[in-house]
Amino acid sequence: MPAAVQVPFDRIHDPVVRRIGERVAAGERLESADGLALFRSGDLTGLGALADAVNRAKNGDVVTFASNQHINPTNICVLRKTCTFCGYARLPKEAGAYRYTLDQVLAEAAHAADGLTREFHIVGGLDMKAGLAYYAEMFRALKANFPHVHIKALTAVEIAHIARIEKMPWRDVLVALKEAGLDTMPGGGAETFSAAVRERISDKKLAGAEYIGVHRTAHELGIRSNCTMLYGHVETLEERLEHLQMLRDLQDETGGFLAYIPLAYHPDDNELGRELGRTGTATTGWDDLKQLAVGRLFLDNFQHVKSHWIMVTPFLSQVALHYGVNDLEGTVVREKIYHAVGAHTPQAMTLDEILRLIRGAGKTPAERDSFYRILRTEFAPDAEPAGVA
Ligand code: V47
Ligand code: SF4
Repeated sequence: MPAAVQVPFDRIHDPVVRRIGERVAAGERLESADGLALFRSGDLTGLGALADAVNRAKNGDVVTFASNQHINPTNICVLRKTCTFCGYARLPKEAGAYRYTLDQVLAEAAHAADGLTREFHIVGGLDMKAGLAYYAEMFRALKANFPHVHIKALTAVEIAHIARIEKMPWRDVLVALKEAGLDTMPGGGAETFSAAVRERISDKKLAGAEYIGVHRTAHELGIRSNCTMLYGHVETLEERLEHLQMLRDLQDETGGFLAYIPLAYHPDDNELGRELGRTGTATTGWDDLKQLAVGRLFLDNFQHVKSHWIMVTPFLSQVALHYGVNDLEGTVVREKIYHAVGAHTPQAMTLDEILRLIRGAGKTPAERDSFYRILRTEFAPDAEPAGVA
């Protein structure tokens, strides 16, 4: 039973946000109209105070992070021409296209031999030559070589792609991959669920309802997952709420989501950014904080809201710890997807840097495992960097 929410009414100036705060204090659920009103309010700090109060009732002042390592085994993708926001994918014969062999995956994974990396986060393109056998063999080999490392792999879009090329139902693909070592699934590929938005930015991608369907199937099989929303491109605020509503509904049904992670659209080095004339103008700090705080308040059935510092900078992520966020994307050895679209943030953070950010915000850092179980809260003063290249 979570603690009662202590709403700091003295820090909320907008009467609209106050009224919503009264509803939150009474344990009532927010409607889409409330979410819209919060997005439209100018009282950003009041919204943050409310989201922080809700987060504190659920997670106290603890902020978690995990020592993970990203591996992107292939950038070859059949949707290369239609996901216009993506700067990472390549066609098979295009310059820069790659698909790792098993040995290359194991070589990249070798950083985990330090014993500090606890999770592999594995995602890539929709590659016709990366089917069930490719991933099943990879997961088996990773588990054989690094039995202590959790495998969080393959977005719903990748699962549906494998199912299509293997002519198998989603469920059978998930069963086979779980048997090979898949532990949980990441939340990528959600973009914004609205059909109108998908038509404009990722025309051929798995529909929103299908993304939800793959996650539902995974949850039924005991594979927990994260979920995301790509925001700050062409979507309306109403479409953001529609997206959050679909995530909340599935969470009511299965309880299988571990965390919600909003992803700030990055406009450099991709077709959509050029089309919108947005090159060099990523989302604003104002919008990033609102997106996190409204997510925390609307998704009342989620325990964890994660800030992805690679996209919004470590500094904004630190501030976000007072806007409802209780988890930071961890130390990331090598990250290609965002750096292919011009992210200027560092590619990895050391343990000391993460501790400094969390403590600097007056919160208590805790290292967690992939299921959000706390592993340690005590750190040596000069703790070794965890999993940094
Ligand atoms: O699905 C692609 C997004 C996602 C751009 O589950 C872009 O723990 C911004 O899902 N600007 C992949 N975003 C990353 C992802 C993720 C990241 C961290 C943690 C977890 C987790 C999941 O990146 C893609 C897409 O939505 N993306 N291009 C871009 N230009
Ligand atoms: Fe392929 Fe994913 Fe990029 Fe779309 S976002 S082109 S599915 S790698």
